[in-house]
Amino acid sequence: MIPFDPTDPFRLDDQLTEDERMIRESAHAFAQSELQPRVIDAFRDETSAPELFPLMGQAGMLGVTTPEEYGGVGASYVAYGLVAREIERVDSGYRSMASVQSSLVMYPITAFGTEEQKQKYLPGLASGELIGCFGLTEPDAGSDPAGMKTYAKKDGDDYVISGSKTWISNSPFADVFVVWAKSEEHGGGIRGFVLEKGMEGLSAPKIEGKLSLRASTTGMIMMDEVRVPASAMFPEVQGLKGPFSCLNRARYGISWGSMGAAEFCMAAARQYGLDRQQFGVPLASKQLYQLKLADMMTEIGLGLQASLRVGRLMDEGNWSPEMISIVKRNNVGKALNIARVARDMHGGNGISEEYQVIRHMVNLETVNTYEGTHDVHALILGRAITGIAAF
Ligand code: TGC
Ligand code: FAD
Repeated sequence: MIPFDPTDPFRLDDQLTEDERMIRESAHAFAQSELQPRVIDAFRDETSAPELFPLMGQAGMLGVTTPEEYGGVGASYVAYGLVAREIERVDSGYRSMASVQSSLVMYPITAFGTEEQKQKYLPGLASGELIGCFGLTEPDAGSDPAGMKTYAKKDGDDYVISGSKTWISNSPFADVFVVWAKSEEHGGGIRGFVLEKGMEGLSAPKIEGKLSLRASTTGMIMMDEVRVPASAMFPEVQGLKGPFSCLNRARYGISWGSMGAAEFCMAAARQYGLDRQQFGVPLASKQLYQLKLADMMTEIGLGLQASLRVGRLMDEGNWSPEMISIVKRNNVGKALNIARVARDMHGGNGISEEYQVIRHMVNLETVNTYEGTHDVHALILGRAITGIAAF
């Protein structure tokens, strides 16, 4: 037998390679030294923070799985998950900024882009000198992206793109816009295009008034006859499997990230219960308090193990999207519940920014919705179980 560690109940650390442990440690150090000191003010003031991208780039937090020849880290999907966990331990919005850049912008350029597109964009995205965003969702097409209205018309050697995307992370300060549109030339099939800031007809207004994910900037992408050369299109991929392939990676990262947020909430509730005396004893001495902590530790331990398993399968190439739906849906749902319970365990102090649990709680409401809502992932799994699509 060995001593039990409640912060690592199934000895996840022992299951990592030396490289993965080093990446986890450096992500932890970066997140705690650079992100944690800013986050309370950033969330309260809804600050835009494009300057964080070069810091993340220097620290190796962007393009974790992107090959080194394009400026990435060239590490495993497990390492990518560990980075997401450390960043989201601080804030889901910061993890959003990084995971959009890595999974939704760098991944499609790496997987579907021409050599010219890779050379042009990947090194700058990896270093954080360029900021990327991903436009799939539209005002009338959220869970059902097949209903998108954005279209691309062939005109000579160019495409002319019109439409609008909404709820787009990073768009107000993005340099590089990965946008999905129906192409007239391809019979209405969905194609991916890389647009650049400053193109005529392209704008990205900020969405104001978010009460969740306030440390991450969200906006729209408005395209009014934006003319791009044919070389701006991803040549190899057509149909929804293009954007969905990116979502697989981001959803997987979220499964780890949400557990980081849950770990923060659990640690905060534990400490609060040890420090806070009521009825002449610490709250942590009460059975109800301990029951809640035991439930949290159990869900976090199980959730992390499941994400590690999916990550290993991704690294081996033996994975399927349904596995990712299980861990995205389960881990975010469990993290949201843990954050709500941790908020309650802090009593009145739980609603204060100082204790941070309510920030995680409201952030996780967004995480439960984006990248496929909790219920949409249930329907993906329901289809796999029954063979019947119930969307
Ligand atoms: P369906 O008929 O199931 O599939 C259409 C085509 O796509 C292929 N496919 C996939 N390919 C790769 N990976 C996956 N996970 C795939 N799922 C489906 C499929 O094989 C098919 O290919 P082909 O060649 O036969 O055409 O599509 P559907 O229209 O019925 O969609 C069903 C549904 C509900 C599952 C899907 O639309 C869905 O997942 N909806 C949720 C939308 C969503 O997740 N949006 C996310 C927007 S981005 C975002 O939120 C970023 S947040 C910022 C951050 O991450 O921090
Ligand atoms: P809807 O699809 O309208 O869903 C509303 C409700 O109906 C949900 O509860 C849903 O589960 C339910 N529902 C939908 N369909 C069904 C069904 N068939 N059966 C039963 N129930 C159903 N998108 C991007 O493209 N890029 C981004 O960078 C990005 N960043 C985001 C950042 C933030 C802060 C937020 C909030 C969203 C972001 N999104 C982004 C959009 C996000 O992916 C969508 O909000 C999400 O996919 C849900 O779409 P919707 O909001 O249109 O909700």
